[in-house]
This record gives sequence, structure tokens and C-alpha cells, in this order.
Amino acid sequence: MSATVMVLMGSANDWEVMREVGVELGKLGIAWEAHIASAHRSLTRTVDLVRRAEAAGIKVFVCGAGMAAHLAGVVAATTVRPVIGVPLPGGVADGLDALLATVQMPGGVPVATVAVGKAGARNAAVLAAQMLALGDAALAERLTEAKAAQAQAVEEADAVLPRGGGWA
Ligand code: RP5
Repeated sequence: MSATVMVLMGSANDWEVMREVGVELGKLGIAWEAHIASAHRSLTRTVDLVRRAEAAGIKVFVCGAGMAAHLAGVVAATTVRPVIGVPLPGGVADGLDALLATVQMPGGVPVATVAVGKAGARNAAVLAAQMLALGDAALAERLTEAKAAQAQAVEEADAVLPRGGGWA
């Protein structure tokens, strides 16, 4: 199965969070590949990578970066395929800096920006899956099942919660 999602990150230090994207995509049966590609330290290679990914059939890009997080923006400038940005913690404002750098794109060059850190990484994977599911009924079904399982997990957690008085 060839990859349909490309996961990019600005530094090897980003992998601890960005691996969550791969974990979640794997659960949903989506093939992915990951690369380190810095907007600042290796701009030309990053643009080349995106061009080659398009030719290879990648449909969605997920980009994680911290600090002055320009990776998602550079990828969005290079492709017309959807780009999801994951702002990463660390930096002077512990992710708020990366959040603003990722989300505040000029009109015409969108980056779908998710939450800072691991929750954002997971949501980037689910959002990419939801995009792909528009043309894939089997994937849409797996997403529906995953959502139902999440709701079930909340019920189960509620069922075992110690109760002080007991009115329910
Ligand atoms: C960003 O700068 C990377 O995405 C990383 O989050 C941050 C710091 O990079 P390192 O100095 O840890 O390689 O470009």
C-alpha cells in the first residue's frame, strides 16, 4: 500500500510528539511516511520533498514544528493539497509561539491548524483521515466506529468512577 499522508517535522526532536500522528493513522489503516524537513535549515530539500511526494500520490501533508514554526506554511506555499499544521511545545512561550506562527497564515494560503502537542498530533491524523474518507467509504466506516468506541470509553470510565452520594 503506498502512502497517502506525508508527516513532516522540522527537527528530529519533534518526533516524540509527531509519532502520535503515525500511531493514529496506523489505527485507521492509512499508509503514511515521515521525514525531517526544516523550513529554515533545509528549505530547498523541503520543497523538493513536497514536489516528489505529490508525484508519488501523497494527498495530505501533516507538518509539525516548534518555535518560529514555518514548516506548514512553506509546504502550503508549495502545494495545493491540504496541509495540516501541528504546533509543538517548547520555545519561549511553550507552543503558543508555534501556534501563532502556524495558524496566522495570510489569506489564500491556508494551514488547518490543530492543538499544540500530542492532542494536536492525534487530531491531525483524524482530520487527515476525514479528508481522505470523503472518497473512501470503508475509511469513513472505520472513523465512525472509532468515534463510537471513544463514546463507549467515556461511558465505561463514568461507570467505574467512585461516587460520593449517589443520585443516578
Ligand atoms: C523548529 O525548531 C523545529 O520544528 C523544532 O521544534 C524547533 C527546534 O529545533 P531543534 O533545535 O530542537 O532541532 O524548526
